[in-house]
Amino acid sequence: MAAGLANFVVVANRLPVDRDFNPDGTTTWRTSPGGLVSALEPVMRRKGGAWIGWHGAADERLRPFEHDGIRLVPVRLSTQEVVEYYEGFSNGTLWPLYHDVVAPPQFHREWWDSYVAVNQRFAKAAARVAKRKATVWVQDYQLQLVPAMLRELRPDLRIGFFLHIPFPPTELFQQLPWRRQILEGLIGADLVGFQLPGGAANFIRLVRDRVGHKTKGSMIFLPDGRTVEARAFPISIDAKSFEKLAQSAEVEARAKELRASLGNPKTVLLGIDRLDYTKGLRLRLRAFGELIRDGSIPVDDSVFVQVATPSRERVEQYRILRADIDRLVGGINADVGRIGAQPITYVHASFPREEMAALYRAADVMVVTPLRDGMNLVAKEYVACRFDDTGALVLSEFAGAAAELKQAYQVNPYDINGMKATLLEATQASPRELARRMRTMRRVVTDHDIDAWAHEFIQALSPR
Ligand code: GDG
Repeated sequence: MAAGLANFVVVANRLPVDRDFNPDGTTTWRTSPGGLVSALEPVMRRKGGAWIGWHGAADERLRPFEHDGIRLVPVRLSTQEVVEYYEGFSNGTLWPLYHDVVAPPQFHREWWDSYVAVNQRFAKAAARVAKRKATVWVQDYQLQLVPAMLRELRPDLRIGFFLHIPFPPTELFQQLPWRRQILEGLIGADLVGFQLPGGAANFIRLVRDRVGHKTKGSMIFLPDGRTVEARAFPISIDAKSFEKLAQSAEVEARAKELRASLGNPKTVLLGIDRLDYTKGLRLRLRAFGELIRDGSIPVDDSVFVQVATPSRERVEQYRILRADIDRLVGGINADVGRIGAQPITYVHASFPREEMAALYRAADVMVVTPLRDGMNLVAKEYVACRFDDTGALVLSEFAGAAAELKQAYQVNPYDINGMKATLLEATQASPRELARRMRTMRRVVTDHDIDAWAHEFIQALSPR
C-alpha cells in the first residue's frame, strides 16, 4: 500500500468535531469539547497529524477535510452498523462486560460481525493515511481489533492503543465468545495502555493463559520476536484551563447566582454524570433521600443538584434508566420535600463548559459514586476548580481516579449506610480539614495533567 500523508495518526470512534447546520443552508464544524483533542492538538500540528473517525451521521460519505489545522478523515457507518457495531457490540456487549457486568451484556453474532467489518474499515483508513514508519494511536473499546488489522496491512508502523474504560477481571472477560480475537487484536499494538495497573495485569494474564504467549512484568513476548508492552497511563484533564475558567469573574458571579436560585442553602451537593447505569446515580440519590428522611440533614439546609447528561438514548437500557431516575427523583422529592424546599434538583441536559465550572464552584460537596469507572474526569475537574482549597469530594473506590485522589472521602457505592455516613462527614467537615485534603488533591491533578499523560504515552511508544 502506498504511504500516506501523516506522521502521527489518531484513530477513534468519533472525529473530534460536531457539525452545525446553519439557517442559510451551510454547515460549519466545531471542535468538540474534550481533553483528548486539546492534548493532542499540539502534537498533531507539530508532527503533521491526521484524525480518523466517524463524523456522526449514518449513511453519509464525506471526503477528508481540514479543520483548525488538523486533517480529519471521516469513516462511513451505515444505519445498520450504527445499530450493530456501535449501539450493539460496543455499548450493549463490551460496555457492560468491561464495567463489572453491572448490567447484563448481550452477545449477538451479527453484532460481532459488524464490529469486525467496521474495525477493518478503520484499519484500512489508517493504513492509507499513515506515512511510512508513522505513529498511529488507536483509542478505546470500539476499536480493539484495529491494532492487529493495521499491523497486517502496514508492518512498518508504530502502533499504540489506549483503553479509556476498565479492563475487566479475567473471570468476567472469559464470558465473551470472541475473547481470543479481542486479545489478538490488541496485541497487534506495540504499546497497550490502561487507566490502572490492575487492568494491565488482567490483560497480561489473559494473554498468557488464553493466547499462550510468554510474559514478564509488563512485557509480552510474541513467537515472531516482537514484544508488546502493556501498562497503566492514568488519563487526566486540562487542569490549568479549568482553574483559569473557575477564577474568572463571570464564573464566580454565575456560581453565586446558581446558589441564590437554589435558595442559598447551607450546603449544595452536586452530581454531574452522563446518564449511564455505571455512574451509580440510583444508590447515591437514595442515600441522600434517606439522610433527609431520617432528619440527619434538615430539608431546608441542603440541596442536591444532579445533572445527567443525555447519553446513548437509542439503547434500551439507557431509556429504562432514564425513566427509573425520573421516577426515583420524583418519589424522593414528593416523600421528603416540602412546599418551597425540593431536596433534589434534577436536570437531564448538557451545559457549556463555563456553566460546568460555575456548578463546580457552587458545590460544597461533589458526589462521584460510580459502580465502576475507568477514571472519571468529573472528579478531577472539580478538584481543579477548587483553587481556594474549599469543597469536599466524595469519591467511589471503584473509579480509576480513586487511586490518585486518596484524600477524597472514599466510599463503597453499594454500601448505602456507609455512603450516608460519609456524605454527612463531608458535609460537616471543618474548613481546615477540607483545605488539607483539597490542597494535596489539587497538586496531584495539576502535576499530572492531560499534557503529561499524552506526552508519557507518546514517549513510551516512540522507537528506542
Ligand atoms: C470515559 C470513561 C474516563 C459531562 N457533562 C457535560 C460535560 N461533561 C464532560 C465532563 C467530563 C466528561 O464529559 C465525562 O468524562 P468522565 O470521565 O466523567 O466519563 P465518561 O464520559 O464515561 O468517559 C471514563 C474517560 O472516558 C476518559 O478516559 O475517565 O472513566 O468512562 O470531562 O466535564 N461537558 C460539558 N457539558 C456537559 O453537560 N461541556
